[in-house]
Amino acid sequence: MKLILAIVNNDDAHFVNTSLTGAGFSVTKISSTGGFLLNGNSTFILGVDENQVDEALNIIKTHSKRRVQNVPFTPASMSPMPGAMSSGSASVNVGGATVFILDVEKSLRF
Ligand code: 2BA
Repeated sequence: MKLILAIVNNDDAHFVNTSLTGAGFSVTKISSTGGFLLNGNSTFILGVDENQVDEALNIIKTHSKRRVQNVPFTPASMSPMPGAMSSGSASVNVGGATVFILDVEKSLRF
């Protein structure tokens, strides 16, 4: 058995969720926050048989879009000289999905 952890943009999470459950996967969806942009995203947890990994990954990949996000600079966080006034924005590529696949030693349900 494998454990899939998939971090998905919130804009894609509904389609990932309905497609996974529609295909028969048991899914847990956790509301999470990206450490860099501090935006909300969704983390999906799926326990699957090894022969179902590719199907689950295809579904996640199909519905997870890569997008460019503009991130505003703040003078305090970005200026090389404390107190100097400068501002602007940078483009950051976010997503599709960030996926981790782990071996499961044991799976129990009581
Ligand atoms: P965030 O941490 O908010 O990161 C959003 C995007 O910002 C990232 O997109 C990446 O393009 C950029 N980024 C992240 N950390 C950076 C840094 N230290 N310097 C410069 N740019 C940086 P993605 O790579 O597609 O990641 C999307 C979200 O997936 C992340 O949101 C985070 O929640 C999660 N994630 C990505 N890689 C991860 C990892 N190795 N471990 C755990 N979570 C991860």
